[in-house]
Amino acid sequence: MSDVSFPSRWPPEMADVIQLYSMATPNGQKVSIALEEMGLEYEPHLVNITQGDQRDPGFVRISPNAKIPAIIDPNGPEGKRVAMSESAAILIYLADKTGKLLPQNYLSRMEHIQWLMFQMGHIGPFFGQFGQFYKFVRDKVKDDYPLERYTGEVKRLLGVLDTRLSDRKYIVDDYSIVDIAIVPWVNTCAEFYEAFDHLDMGSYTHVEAWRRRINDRAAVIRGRKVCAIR
Ligand SMILES: N[C@@H](CCC(=O)N[C@@H](CS)C(=O)NCC(=O)O)C(=O)O
Repeated sequence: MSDVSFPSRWPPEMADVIQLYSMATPNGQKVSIALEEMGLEYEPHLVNITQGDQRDPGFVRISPNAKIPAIIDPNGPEGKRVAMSESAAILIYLADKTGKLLPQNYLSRMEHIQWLMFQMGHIGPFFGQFGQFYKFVRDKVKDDYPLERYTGEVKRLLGVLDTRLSDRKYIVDDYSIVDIAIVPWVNTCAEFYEAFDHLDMGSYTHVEAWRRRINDRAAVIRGRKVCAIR
């Protein structure tokens, strides 16, 4: 987190609202869905990662690892302008700012953070690598091992979610930033990667019911379209 200037490539039109630098990828959608759910005013800027926009020096100042999403909140704590990257950190920041979608009770909050870490440490990296080998480089890689490895791991993780959702409507208690963090990755497997059958996603019945429940929310429908290029 730092106190910075707006990247000159994306000048704000409404400098007093949250600036969102993103693209409608799974990590990008997490933040736009949260902004919509929380009813925060924001100005979206497309950082097109297919064209290398993420390496713009002004963007790297607010996202040192050169990845979307990032935000600048002109009205941060102590009246400071705050820049932030890493989607889960942004979700926690926005939840704390608004008091929405993350309980204040310490133990419940830590349970939510545990599942957020599960998303960041397992779902995001493994689903993303699965997409590489299933959708993008399948013709170039002669060895079966990478696709088998990532297919197996994604199915295992879907199984973890399915077990978790077998006796509850949402990943922790009520709908929260944890659901917002995970659902775009599950959607991506079914839709963008077109791997519904390959992963036998229909067999994860609890995950599918949860995914439909969340995708039907008006804020989720709006948030998924923010900074889309296709
Ligand atoms: N841990 C980061 C990951 C962000 C990430 O991987 N973003 C991807 C898009 S989903 C990106 O910017 N890729 C551009 C690149 O790798 O050059 C987060 O959760 O925000």
